[in-house]
Amino acid sequence: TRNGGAGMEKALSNQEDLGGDRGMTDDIFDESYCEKEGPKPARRYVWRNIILMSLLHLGALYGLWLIPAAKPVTLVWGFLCFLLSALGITAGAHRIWSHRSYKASLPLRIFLAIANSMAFQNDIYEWARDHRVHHKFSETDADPHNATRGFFFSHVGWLLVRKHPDVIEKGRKLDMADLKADKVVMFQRRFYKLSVVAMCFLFPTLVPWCFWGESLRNSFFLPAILRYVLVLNATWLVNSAAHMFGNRPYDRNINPRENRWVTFGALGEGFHNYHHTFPYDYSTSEFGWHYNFTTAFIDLMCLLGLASDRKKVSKETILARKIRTGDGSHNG
Ligand code: ST9
Ligand code: ZN
Ligand code: ZN
Repeated sequence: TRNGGAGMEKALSNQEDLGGDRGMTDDIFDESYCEKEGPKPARRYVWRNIILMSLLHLGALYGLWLIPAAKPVTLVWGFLCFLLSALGITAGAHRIWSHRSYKASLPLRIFLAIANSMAFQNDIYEWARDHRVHHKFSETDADPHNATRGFFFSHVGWLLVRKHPDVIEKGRKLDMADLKADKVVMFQRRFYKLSVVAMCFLFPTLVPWCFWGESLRNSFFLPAILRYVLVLNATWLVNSAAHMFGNRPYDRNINPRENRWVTFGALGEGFHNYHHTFPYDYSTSEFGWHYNFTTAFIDLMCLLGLASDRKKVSKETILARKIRTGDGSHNG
């Protein structure tokens, strides 16, 4: 790997199995990091974000109020937009670009990058960098949404204040060569703002307005604003709720947990104790399609020849790990 022998050896002894060579190991927990001693840096609010995030959520509440007045086909469209933008995060930014847990062909990567702009959660490069430090330095100062700072901070608070300096310091040392070499990722980063305006706001609004004469107000507040806020909160619940509530069948020594409610809303991303234990597994779970739309999508893409090389942890390795470090619940 690019990390050299030492990194590889460490990863293997910590995680038992890398599931093949992914060309990166910077999502593996680093036990050698220690938080700096002394007082923590002061919290610095970013008022622009606080105001915009509040307005956005008020807009979503207004969207909820408008639901009874909307045409049913607009609600179906809003749901489709939810699925599409969520896949841009789960199958795209998360399972390919943060963890390299499977390979996607150029057309699939283009599709997922467009879907990712629809989700407007920072560009793929920034998302994956924050996510790799989240795994590598989980629940420390260098974790952007450190869950030991509470539910609110790990849910949305971290987007409303300046980052802890260790996030940036450690993030700068990550190996991001694979993403820098991915033209789709770099192109999306270059045209990010434009792509967000087009895909997160204009496209979801214009389709119902042009094609079935939905009012402009319903078209904007339902498939654009409400859908955006629902995808955001479903994603954030993985960082907040799934780091606090649920069982730990694979590793009782870490905070991330198996949370069925989060899994349901996040298309399969709430098996979070499993995911932090085996971050390179393309399914983020040992149970295949069970509650896992994203895995079904990736399997379909493989069937169509658009994806390949899915990394999977063997049943024996999972069982051995459960017996060695699990909490004994064994019921996922
Ligand atoms: C959003 C993201 O919502 C959500 C991510 C969730 C992740 C979930 C993961 C869970 C698992 C997967 C499950 C998926 C489930 C999906 C379900 C779907 C249904 N390393 O950022 P700045 C550098 S976004 C290295 O300004 P501040 C940076 O490059 C929502 N370097 O920091 C820059 O350098 P330079 C919409 C880093 O000033 C400098 O530091 N977006 C790193 O502290 C300053 O960067 C928003 O709301 C790093 N990790 O500000 C915007 N980080 O100067 C949010 C930074 O050289 N962002 N750097 O260019 C912001 O406004 C700001 O980032 C801030 C911090 C205020 C939060
Ligand atoms: Zn996590
Ligand atoms: Zn992850």
